[in-house]
Amino acid sequence: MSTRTEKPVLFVKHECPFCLKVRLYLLEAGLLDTVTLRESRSPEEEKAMRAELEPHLDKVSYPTLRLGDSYMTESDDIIARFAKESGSAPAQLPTFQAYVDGPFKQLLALYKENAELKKSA
Ligand SMILES: N[C@@H](CCC(=O)N[C@@H](CS)C(=O)NCC(=O)O)C(=O)O
Repeated sequence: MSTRTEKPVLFVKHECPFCLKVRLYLLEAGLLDTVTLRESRSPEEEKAMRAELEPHLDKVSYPTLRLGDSYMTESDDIIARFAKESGSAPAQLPTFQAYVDGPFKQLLALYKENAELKKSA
């Protein structure tokens, strides 16, 4: 009987800012090789990945982390899980923090503004 433990699988969409946040955390924390990265880089690959995830999730969302039979779909929860396990606090990682406080924050603000504009249009 095999005792090999499967690595967690991180499903990401190439252009997704939430996915980049998790990847940046893993990279800067030196944890990238503790996961198997599955990335969709085209609409066709995304369709296939979605079909793979759909049976396991109420709503497909990226990033998704598969841990054995369970799935996590919140980027902050995924980061917190790795931070707890490794002791590598996100607040101590300057590049990660620069992304979260800079481009990521701006993207979220633009996304919200866009949603409001669509609502009132
Ligand atoms: N709360 C989630 C939000 C993630 C999110 O909105 N991801 C987008 C991609 S950037 C998504 O999955 N959208 C739905 C879709 O692609 O079907 C998180 O922080 O992980």
